[in-house]
Amino acid sequence: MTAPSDIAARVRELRKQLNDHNYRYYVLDDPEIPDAEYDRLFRELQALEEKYPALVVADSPTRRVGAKPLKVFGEVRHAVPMLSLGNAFSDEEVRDFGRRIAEKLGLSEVDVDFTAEPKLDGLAISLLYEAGVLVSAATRGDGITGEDVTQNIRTIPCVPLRLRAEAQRPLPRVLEVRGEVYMPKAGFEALNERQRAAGEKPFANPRNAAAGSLRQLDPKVTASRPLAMFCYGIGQVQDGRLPDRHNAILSQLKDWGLRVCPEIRTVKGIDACLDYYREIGERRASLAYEIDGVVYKVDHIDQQETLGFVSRAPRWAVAHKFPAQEALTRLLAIDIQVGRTGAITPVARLEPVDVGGVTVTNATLHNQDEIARMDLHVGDHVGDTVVIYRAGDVIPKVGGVVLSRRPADAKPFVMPSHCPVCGSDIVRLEGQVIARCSGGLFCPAQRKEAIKHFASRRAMDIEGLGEKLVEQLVDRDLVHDPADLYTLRMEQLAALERVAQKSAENLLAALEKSKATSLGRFLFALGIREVGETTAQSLAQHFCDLQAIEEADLETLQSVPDVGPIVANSIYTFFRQAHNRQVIDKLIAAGIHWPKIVVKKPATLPLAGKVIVLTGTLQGLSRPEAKQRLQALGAKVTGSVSKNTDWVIAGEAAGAKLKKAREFNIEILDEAGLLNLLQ
Ligand code: JCF
Repeated sequence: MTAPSDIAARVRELRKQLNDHNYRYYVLDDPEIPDAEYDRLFRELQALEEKYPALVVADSPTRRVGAKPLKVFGEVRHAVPMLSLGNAFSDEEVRDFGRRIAEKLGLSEVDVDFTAEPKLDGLAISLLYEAGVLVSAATRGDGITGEDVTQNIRTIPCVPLRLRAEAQRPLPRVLEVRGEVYMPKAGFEALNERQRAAGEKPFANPRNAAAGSLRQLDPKVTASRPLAMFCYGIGQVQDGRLPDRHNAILSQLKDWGLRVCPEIRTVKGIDACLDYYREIGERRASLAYEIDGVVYKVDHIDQQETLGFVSRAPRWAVAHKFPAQEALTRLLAIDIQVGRTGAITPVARLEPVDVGGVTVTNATLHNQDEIARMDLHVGDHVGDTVVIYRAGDVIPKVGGVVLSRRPADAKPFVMPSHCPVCGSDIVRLEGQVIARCSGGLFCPAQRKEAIKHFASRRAMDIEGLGEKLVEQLVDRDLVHDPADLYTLRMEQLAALERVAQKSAENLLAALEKSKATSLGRFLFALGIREVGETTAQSLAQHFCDLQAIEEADLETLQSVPDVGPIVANSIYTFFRQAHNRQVIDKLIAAGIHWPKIVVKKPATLPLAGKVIVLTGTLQGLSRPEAKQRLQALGAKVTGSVSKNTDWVIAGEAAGAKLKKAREFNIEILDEAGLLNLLQ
């Protein structure tokens, strides 16, 4: 059948788009559209080519596996092509896969064994071992030729540079192992925090982060990135034999020291595969790594050989994908939120969109740099089309802009120069990423947040004082600071909107009850910047008394576990503000009280009264750990050397403090000396 000209044009258009997206994905590590959108375009092209075979060309994106390797890395030709997997998006497609296989093997469907495994969202890598030694590592590239990333792969701690020879089965002379290099979720979040703090571009998702980290020209950069690898198969094998079941091959790889995903199971029949899919789907959020589906493989290698390959992928395996965790939607506006400490957070208001089963209407944009980096544009009605994604179960994020869909009237977003709530200047200190409203407690938004924090469960735990109520109390000027809460009267509460007599009574009772608290909770409730729950508890434990904290100097504050110069400075500054002291006095006058903290007498501890300074790098334990243990023995650990210092403990590469200790003639201990003290 000859194709109508509009179909031919559509096919050309799809190819051009797919090629562009391929290039962005594989070469630039900077995809513009979600995978699901790419899959949709790909399937449309596939369907058209199937219907009109005359339109097929040799270089159509459907005719190959991936994209050209990056030219800066050397090339590696794969001895056995590295193919990708066919996809299934529904139970029905998985059942079709199962039926085809059973038919071709002449078996009943329940008699086919499958290995089921999570499908990691990273990048496929081939490792080549000769005589047990890692000699080369390559990306998949276009499946035939990949990039040589040996030096970078060598920096990944879990990739063995030499296999463990095991007597049971000798190592083949040449063994090619394949697997997925990925970035664990926790490492990804930490890396993005670092990127943002350094004013650099965060990665859109763990897969891009893994790819970007592997494609570094400088292996030192790769080494600094939290990468890991799970092996899931083999390529070429020379002069050696492997077991005849996929599952047994993976066990063998594990014995040789290669990391294999512990979630892999062998199951009988397609129904059991689908059970596995649901089980893993439920646990997806709690896995330490990102997965985008599961993979089923026929377990018997001889059956795999019978089944063979179709153009792009093995017939004996399929990837059963989870519903997309990414989607496209349109940006309606960017609003500004003002936090408790005045931090300004821009928030994207979005046209509602389903992302992996959850409707998303808002997403944080973190800060100004983030908006500038993505170059977000807003319009009079709608702005940019954006990619929204959810990684695991975490909050939705904006991953980027689809430039080709930008409305003509859209303009770059400009951060306001004044707080939208109180009109004070918004200031951004040099070197800081976060802009802040300078209004302090004059700003109603900050006041509301401060009061919400004060009342929150882990602080004063005032039940029934919710968001809406705080809004009304502040807006009607009934409550200016947390202490005003305790002056509220029945008539005032009853006059508020949506407050019944009963809930007003309950609130007053909750306020009364909250007066009996602990020093740690009270300190936390004050909302001192940098003082979280743990620090508040440490301060309480250490000083036992509010007045001592109010009067402590910077050095004394720093002798508290976990309190460094920044936190100490924040505490010190807080208590030097007259209005903060006034609020505290009002709170105490209102009847807030806590039990006296009784501690074991420091004099009975072996290092009581001793002043110690730690400097340089310790080998056996971290500095905070050493500090904590010394303090547990009664010692005071400070940050600077003075005449009062009893010992300076100098680790490796100690500098100025060690010099000063020598000048003051203070006893210097090495790490062994420290361990001695601790005993
Ligand atoms: O985890 C994966 N992304 C993954 C990809 C797992 C597998 O077992 C694969 C794969 C790509 C190809 N197996 C093949 C054959």
